[in-house]
Amino acid sequence: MVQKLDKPILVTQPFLPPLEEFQEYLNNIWETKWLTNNGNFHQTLEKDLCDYLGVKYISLFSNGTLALVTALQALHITGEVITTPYSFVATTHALWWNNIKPVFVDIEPYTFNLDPEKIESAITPKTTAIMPVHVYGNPCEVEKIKLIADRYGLKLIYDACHTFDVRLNKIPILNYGDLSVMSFHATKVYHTFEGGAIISHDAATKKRIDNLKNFGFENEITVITPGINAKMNEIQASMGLLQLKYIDGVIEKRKQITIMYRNLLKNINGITYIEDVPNTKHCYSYFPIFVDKDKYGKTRDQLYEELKKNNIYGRRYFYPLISQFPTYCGLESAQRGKMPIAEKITEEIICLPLYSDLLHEQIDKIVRIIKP
Ligand code: T4K
Repeated sequence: MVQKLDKPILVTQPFLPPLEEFQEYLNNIWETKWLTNNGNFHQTLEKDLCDYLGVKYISLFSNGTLALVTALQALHITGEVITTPYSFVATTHALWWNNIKPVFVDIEPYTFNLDPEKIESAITPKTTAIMPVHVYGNPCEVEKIKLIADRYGLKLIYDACHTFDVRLNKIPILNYGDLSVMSFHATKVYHTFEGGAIISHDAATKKRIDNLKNFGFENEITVITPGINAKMNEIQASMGLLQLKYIDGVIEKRKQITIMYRNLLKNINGITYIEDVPNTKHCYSYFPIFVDKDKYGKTRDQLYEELKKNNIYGRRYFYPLISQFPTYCGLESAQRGKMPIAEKITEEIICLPLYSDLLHEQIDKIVRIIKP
């Protein structure tokens, strides 16, 4: 145990099923020599994920970033898109790769998702879509955002890369918006090594997405659109099938760890965390804490460094804001002072280690360092 406690505690570690079970899938792949391009495991995973997640259509991708890029292509999005600065940089990069101008709007102070109250004033004649993110897997204000999108005739694409089977009032969060995009990266609750997906709601849209991710091929000799190669391969898909077998247990363990953190960290002056959103089934993808330097007596970075000195590697997801990176900081919407909540939160955030194999002793060690 001492040995394990001395090992670095990383922000996350992927859940891996028993190797023998994966070997069986590999044997099958070796036998059939079918490695990619809509193979059997790929087809089964699409079906099984639809059933598990309660969605109508899913298109698997090689990663979440290409899925975001393709989602924007699929809906022919151009001009300006309203989005959040408080996310992983891939959210905005996907717009940039499509020659779309990101328009950043501030986040709200409870879930740190795009603030619906601030969206309307950012809409211009060039706005074609809104791209919010369910940050840390906490649902956006989906009903309010839908009303705005409908009122202005805007498309709505959710970056749902932090969610896996999150439900609001029992409704899968993935069923909101025109499209939702998922990531199955190794650092996510559910992973396929690397991977991603687009959730769509009608067969024609799924077909367009599937064409786009396969060079635009409609059939052997017909290319109907300038597509890309963003296909998920059979090794990824087989890991996805295995992960599905274990995912309920994985999410339950993450939930228990989250509850433990909340209990141990409550009543520390200057340290706050997010509670569950009412009527929501969560996936517990991250455990963010926020350090108020005046109340806590130390800055976020001081605490972050202290954790590091003790071999604990939390991460500042998301610092800096996307709008502060060189590519984007020149945009008018990115100017300092325009997004006070995001600008404050990005200075306070540390995501603590959270993964299903994290030990109680390791959590105790982390908390002992945070407690003054
Ligand atoms: N939209 C949002 C909102 C996202 O959060 C992301 C990805 C995307 C879009 C794009 O989806 P993908 O194209 O990635 O599918 C990580 C992930 O690479 C990235 O997927 C994720 N968001 C982001 C929030 O976190 P880094 O640069 O922090 O990863 P890295 O390599 O530093 O890993 C973090 C920790 O995880 C390490 O300390 C150790 C552990 N780890 C990592 C890997 C890769 C492992 O234990 N095993 C591993 O295989 O970005």
